[in-house]
Amino acid sequence: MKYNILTIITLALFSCTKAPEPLYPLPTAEQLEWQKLETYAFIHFGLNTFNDMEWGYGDSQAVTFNPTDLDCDQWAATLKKAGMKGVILTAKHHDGFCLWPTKSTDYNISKSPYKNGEGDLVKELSDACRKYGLKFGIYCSPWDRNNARYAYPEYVETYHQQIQELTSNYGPLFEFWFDGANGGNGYYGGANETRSIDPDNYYDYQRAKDTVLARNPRAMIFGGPYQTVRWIGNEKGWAGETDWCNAPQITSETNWKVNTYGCENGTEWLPAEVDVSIRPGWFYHKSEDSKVKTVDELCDIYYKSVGRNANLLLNFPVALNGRIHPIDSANAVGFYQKISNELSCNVLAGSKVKADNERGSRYSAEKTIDGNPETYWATADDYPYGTISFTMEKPVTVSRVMIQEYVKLGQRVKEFYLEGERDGNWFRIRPDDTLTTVGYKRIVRFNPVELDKLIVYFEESRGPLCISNIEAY
Ligand code: FUL
Repeated sequence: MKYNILTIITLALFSCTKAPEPLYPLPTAEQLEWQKLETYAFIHFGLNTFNDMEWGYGDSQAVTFNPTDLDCDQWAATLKKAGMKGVILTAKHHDGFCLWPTKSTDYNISKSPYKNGEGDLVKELSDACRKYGLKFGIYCSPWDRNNARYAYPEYVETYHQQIQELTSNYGPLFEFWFDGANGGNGYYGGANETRSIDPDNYYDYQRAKDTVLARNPRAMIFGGPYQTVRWIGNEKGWAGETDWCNAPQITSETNWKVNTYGCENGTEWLPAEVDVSIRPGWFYHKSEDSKVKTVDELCDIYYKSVGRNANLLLNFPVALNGRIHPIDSANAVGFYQKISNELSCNVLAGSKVKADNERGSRYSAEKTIDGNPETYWATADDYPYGTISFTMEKPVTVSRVMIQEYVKLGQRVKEFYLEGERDGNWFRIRPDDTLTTVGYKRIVRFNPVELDKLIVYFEESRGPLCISNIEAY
């Protein structure tokens, strides 16, 4: 009898400290690793650079590709200083010109004066990335305005050969980009006509994905119907204020709103990527030297992407000489310094934390400030909301709050708001954004306020809260 009561008590204790049930969809370990990168660079460079174009028609001469001072170490060193964690290179853009000596087409770097035809930019950049501790990824445009057999079955084999070469010889890759621009007019080996294809089916994306993953099992797939990360739906540098990682399977028919906001009831985990160029164009144009995004504009983009649960893919159009332009470099480095400064002093570390509900000591409110991303504050099963407060020893001025959910168990928060208190006087904090989802990371910006207590009200959640980290600066 005694034993039975003990068993019952133990079972009761165990059940109330049991972790919350996962709420699907869930991220894979690889997706989580990718989300932690947060900021990485794009490089657009190729024949377009030398012909002052954005979308080459496919007939620019290979001999015009002639950077005289190209230095991939300069790119990598600059990007590292700008806080980038990796680089994705346009190994082939829509014009079809390949930046590596591919066997699939003559329209490639070996036919250019660069290094007397001995250059391989994919190799040079992947080597530089390794040297500077940056991850490396590849963009290889499915649309090819040069290839005579584009829109016919033969080109699909050529494209797969290119994917095979790129994924075999330059890895490990952290991301592979299948761009969404597909078909239209082009040179097409001299045909000079318009060709259209069915983007979801023509390229055999399942095989393409299998090829990428065979040698690069941790790589994310961007674009196509089997993507593992999703496009945000604009190229302006912002994610939705509501941003679910949950989404349906995305195809070329998907409405832009699904890309921008994700959806609460989506069955796939598809975290968003915000791609934007530091200049108006993706490729370098001298006329845009005065239009490089400023430090403040870049910071704004950061808060509207990384601060809204998305990764930021910031493009650098390498200049004609083969280097990142000094203005781009200065602004990007300045941006990283400013953001690092703004988020450097977490005033919640060492504060007194209290929540209105805790699932048990393993899931106590303190877990939000213990600096361990693997621990989290969780509420009881019948408590899909909750309030948490942080009391400081003395008043502090803050203008940013960062919140992270323990997304291994699924994205949950649907609505929250912030309050401050100063000497017992309570006030509502009025941020720039409406506060709905949180996800892997949410950073809330507001005008500086002085407070000795910060309160976060999670009003609605898909299930018990699982909050791993809260910081304020
Ligand atoms: C788009 C392309 O058409 C642009 O040229 C650029 O490469 C951008 C990243 O993706 O779809």
